[in-house]
Parts: sequence; structure tokens; C-alpha cells
Amino acid sequence: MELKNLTFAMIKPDAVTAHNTGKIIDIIEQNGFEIVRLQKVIFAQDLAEEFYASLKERPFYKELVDFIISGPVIALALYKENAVEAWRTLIGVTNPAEAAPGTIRHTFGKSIGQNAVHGSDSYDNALNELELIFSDLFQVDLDDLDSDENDSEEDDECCVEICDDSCNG
Ligand code: RTP
Ligand code: MG
Repeated sequence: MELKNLTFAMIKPDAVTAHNTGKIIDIIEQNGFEIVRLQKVIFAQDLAEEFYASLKERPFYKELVDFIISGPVIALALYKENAVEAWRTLIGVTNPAEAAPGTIRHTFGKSIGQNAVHGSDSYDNALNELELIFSDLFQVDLDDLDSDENDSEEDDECCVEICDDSCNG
């Protein structure tokens, strides 16, 4: 399992409350994503603020934090080739009114704030978000990834096997 093919996704409170979790998970699987982790999470205020820290200066930041703590979310670690880009394509652009037909936000989003799902916007942010929410996912310190000694194939039932482009499978 290669790190570059992992992303972090969330089914946001609006879609969970509307009982769309199952339908969205079905779409995830039908589109070839492997679900590596799935957990219902209730964000505490400080975790939500940390999760969205990069948006702190944006005018919608408080509204965003208030929304994400307003009810449970389904947090997911997803695996597919080029997962970050593949998941962003499947969910569509931020505003559901502008999202392409067939995308998850077009189908389930209600507004720019209540847009059903989240997706990491880059490889680096995916790793940060995965580490923040699924602290057990990586059995090595991500800061040490350059080291060859992390290419272990052990424990692949519990954790992500860390390997480079030569990784098999
Ligand atoms: P996400 O992080 O949820 O996958 O969404 P995104 O990358 O498409 O959008 P981003 O700029 O990261 O914004 C995070 C979330 O903030 C809400 N938002 N509200 N009122 C507004 O103008 C506004 N702009 C963004 C959205 O719910 C967006 O998903
Ligand atoms: Mg974003």
C-alpha cells in the first residue's frame, strides 16, 4: 500500500443527518476506492479548529467550524491510484450548485457550507489529515519517511505498509 494513493475523506454532518451515509459509501466502493479506515467521529471544537487551521483567516471559518461540530461525521481513509485527485473529481467542486452532474456534491450537497463531503486537496494535506484523525494508521513517524528502514512489509493487516514506487501491489 503506497502512501501516495491514500486520501482522507469525510461525510459531513448534513449528509449523515440526512441518512445519506450508505448511499455515499456505495458510490465510494463502486468507484474503486478501498476503505482503509471508517469511523464515526464527533469533532470537538479544538480538533475542528486544528483540522481547518489553514482556513482560519477566511470569512467562513467560524461557520465552517460550527458546522463540522454540529453533528457526527463519517471519517474515511480511502485508497485508490492517485486517490487525492480521484476523490476530488468524484465529489465535484465546493459549491454543489456548480458541481457536475453525477458528482457526490451535485447529488447530495445542499449549499456551499452544507456540501455533503470533504476531500483532502493535496498529498501533504491528506497525510496531515489522516494522521490527525487516524493516529493509528501510520506506524512510523511521517517525518522519517526518507529512511529506507521504513520499507517494512510487516503488520500490513493493521497499518499502512510504507514503501516507495517499487512497492508491489
Ligand atoms: P473541503 O475542504 O470540505 O473538501 O472543500 P473544498 O476544499 O472544496 O473547499 P475549502 O476551500 O477547503 O473550504 C472548506 C469548506 O468550507 C466551506 N466553504 N464555505 N461560505 C463560503 O464561501 C464557503 N467557502 C467554503 C465549504 O463547505 C468547504 O467545503
Ligand atoms: Mg478543502
